[in-house]
Amino acid sequence: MSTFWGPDFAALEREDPEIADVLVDEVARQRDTLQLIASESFTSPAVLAALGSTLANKYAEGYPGQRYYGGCGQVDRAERLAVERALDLFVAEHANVQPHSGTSANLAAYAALAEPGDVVLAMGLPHGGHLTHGSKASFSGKWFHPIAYRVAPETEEIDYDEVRDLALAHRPKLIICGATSYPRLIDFALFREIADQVGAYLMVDAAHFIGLVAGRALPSPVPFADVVTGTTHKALRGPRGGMILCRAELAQRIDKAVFPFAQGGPMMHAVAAKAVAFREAGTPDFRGYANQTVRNARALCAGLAAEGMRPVTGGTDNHLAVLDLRELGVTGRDAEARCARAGIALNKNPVPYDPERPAVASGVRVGTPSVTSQGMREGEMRRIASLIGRAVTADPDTAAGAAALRDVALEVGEIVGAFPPYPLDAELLANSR
Ligand code: DSN
Repeated sequence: MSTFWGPDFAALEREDPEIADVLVDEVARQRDTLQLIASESFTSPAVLAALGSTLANKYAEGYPGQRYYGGCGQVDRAERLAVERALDLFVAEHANVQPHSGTSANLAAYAALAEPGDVVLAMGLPHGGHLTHGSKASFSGKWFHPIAYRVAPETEEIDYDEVRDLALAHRPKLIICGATSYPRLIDFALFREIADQVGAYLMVDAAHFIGLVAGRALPSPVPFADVVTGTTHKALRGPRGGMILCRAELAQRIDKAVFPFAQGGPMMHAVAAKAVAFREAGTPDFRGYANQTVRNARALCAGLAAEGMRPVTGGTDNHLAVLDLRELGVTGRDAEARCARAGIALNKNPVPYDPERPAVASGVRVGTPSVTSQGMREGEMRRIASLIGRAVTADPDTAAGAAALRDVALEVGEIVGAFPPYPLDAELLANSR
């Protein structure tokens, strides 16, 4: 009889108590504090089981049925399931589920669609784009010729007129849309029209919102893009990793760009976990979560506005909001640190045309996938907004501020205590110490 041999926490404690301690402490951190990082959510126990499996041992360079190693029968089944499920979920023509991360997926997409030196038009990092959209600190800005479009100063929404003007002036090989801190819907049809006008490929980096597309809470970019890249670990709630969807005629180019161009052996435990996540994302429960995530983001954003934080673009259509703190006289860096002391994890974030350097920033970014996975709804969002308001304005260098942060931390404990992300057996947890 075959049995599953999976994570054995007692063995880890015996062999390596220091790392066992890290794992226990991280469970506690995730359970006992509020997770508002927009790019995080909670994976299911089934995803974690696949990640902690012996598939991690297997080398499988190549693709199902065409590997460079023997013994790939089982991992082939896992990858075929992951691909079939991704195709069904996103109604796509081709899927590659091997990228190790969103950055790896983007590297492969560039390699498939452009040559070094080609012009690439993408959203600038200070306006909500990603490092791989042309930053000089990444391959994308060093090996390609990036042209950045921005948001309009008045609306803080993508300036589509500027996108078209830049496309006509620079004739890019590749146009990219998709962002890491943009709270509005993106007009994929308009981007398609601009790309067609100048004969460019259109790539949508859907890393942040692909989970919401899977849950039918946001429109899909798949019908409009030549290539869609994404991550499986954000709102999608799968393992850390990347993925690529594309039109059938680009399939071979994408596959060759992932392996052997950009990567070696795929992480088959992660590929299996992606298959699990795609299956979960097709359920009515997941759709409920995805739609509630958006409703929660709106409620949280409105609550924060009532606390004196100005929402960039005036609100949100997706899972995140960016808040400008200048009217409160607090920097993003200080707000992040104060919230951390109060048990609230969020991140500082530049606002459009920010006079501060990125390490300081004038704003913060919040997201609702994690708290929604925990079962929280609009009422909790309003309470959390008020706690953030108290934390951000509490100066920890004064006795009153330090006391206020302690009070907020106690209330955070009450909220998260009622919505445990991983309802582990308390005794089991205590015994594992
Ligand atoms: N690091 C991710 C984020 O937080 O948005 C993007 O890659």
